[in-house]
Amino acid sequence: MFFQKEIETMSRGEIEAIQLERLKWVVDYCDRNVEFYHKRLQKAGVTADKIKSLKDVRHIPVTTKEDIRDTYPFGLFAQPMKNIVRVHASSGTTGKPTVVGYTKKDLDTWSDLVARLCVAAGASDEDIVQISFGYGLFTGALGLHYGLEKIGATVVPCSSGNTEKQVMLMKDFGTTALVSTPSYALHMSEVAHEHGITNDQLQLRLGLFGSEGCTPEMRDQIEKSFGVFATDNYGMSELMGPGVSGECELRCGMHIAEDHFLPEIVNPDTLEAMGEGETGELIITTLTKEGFPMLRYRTKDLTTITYEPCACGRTHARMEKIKGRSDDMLKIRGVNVFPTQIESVLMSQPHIGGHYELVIRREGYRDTLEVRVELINGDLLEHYGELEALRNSIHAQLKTVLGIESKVTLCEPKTLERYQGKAKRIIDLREQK
Ligand code: DLL
Repeated sequence: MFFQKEIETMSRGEIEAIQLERLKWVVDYCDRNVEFYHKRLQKAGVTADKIKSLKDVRHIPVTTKEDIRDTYPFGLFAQPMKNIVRVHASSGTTGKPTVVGYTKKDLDTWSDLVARLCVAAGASDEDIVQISFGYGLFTGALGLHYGLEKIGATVVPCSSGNTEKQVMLMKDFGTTALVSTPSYALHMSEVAHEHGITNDQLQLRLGLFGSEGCTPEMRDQIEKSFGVFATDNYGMSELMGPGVSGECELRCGMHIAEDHFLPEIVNPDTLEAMGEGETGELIITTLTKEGFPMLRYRTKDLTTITYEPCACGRTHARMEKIKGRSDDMLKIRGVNVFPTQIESVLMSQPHIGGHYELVIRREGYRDTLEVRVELINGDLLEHYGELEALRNSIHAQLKTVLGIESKVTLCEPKTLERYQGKAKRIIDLREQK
């Protein structure tokens, strides 16, 4: 099934023609409406009339998360606030969040693109859909909400948390589809089973998951555990939110909405273009956004793109599941965590040395974070009261800064590994289960 069949099945030539026209438009639009882009484009000598083919996108300077932070809060908005009807912000906070804005037209496009991926995954107006992403500045919940309403599904806006009530409603309402992070879906299934609710008592058949990685093995677990068919959906707030790409029922890559986004894969170190099928960093230029257009945004997400049409009939390029990030931002229980946030807390403590490790595990179906840090002086290990006070203080500050629980381990001096080059702070054990 298709939501916008004509668009979703265009020939490659048609897609590229639309992309080229829109690329010229967005370069000119940014040049005229955003001081930041005007300066960058001028410096690079790029004007819309110099864009002759899609490859010319490479002459446009890249935009980074730091650029958005530097222009906080609204510096990259291309419309006056009276035309901005919604703002969202990223969950990652090294201080200020990245703030994005939408015009009415942007919101319409957004719902269309989310509707596309929901229909591609097999959702319809027959579905009762529970949205268990957190409602708020995060784009996940409201993004899926309006897309699902657009296809006529019955939306149950549960938000995240209060899991026992969620599973009760799921059973009582006869919910047929669930929208959440994959890890939360697993947690919900555990809670349901703990409360004696079996899959036979539920009508659940479809899981529209996203916002964090989900390996096929993890997907199998969720499917078995909750009796659903699960699809993976990718997006980010800077580009729109969910709706950038999503899997169809064949699940052989996430279809990128290429009429609205121009994707590139580059070497994250050199920014050189990489070939089809090669893994590199995803860079995206938004082709139609009015409120918050993005020229060559560095997503830092690593993936591979194929332009082969899919057996489902869709012709838009497909990206593989995200392999990781080219920087070291961690997503723990759906929350973006930057190692530098942790470092700032640790390094402002007394008795704490400069060596630390972050160990992330999957325990049951939940991600846990252990922060291991060396003491400067091993004698402290013999003063239990002082040691506990220090541990508790670090734990509390990390909770405030990160918004999640962590385990703090104070280690003897010189027990953590040393490195000759870059230190490897992150030990992510989640893949190993
Ligand atoms: O997570 C948008 C979204 C919401 C997508 C709901 C899908 C469903 P942010 O909070 O800005 O936006 O986080 C964006 O999350 O750069 C990826 O690193 C990661 N991410 C998002 N979707 C996936 C996915 C939303 N399907 C960041 N697989 C991105 C792996 C994902 N990582």
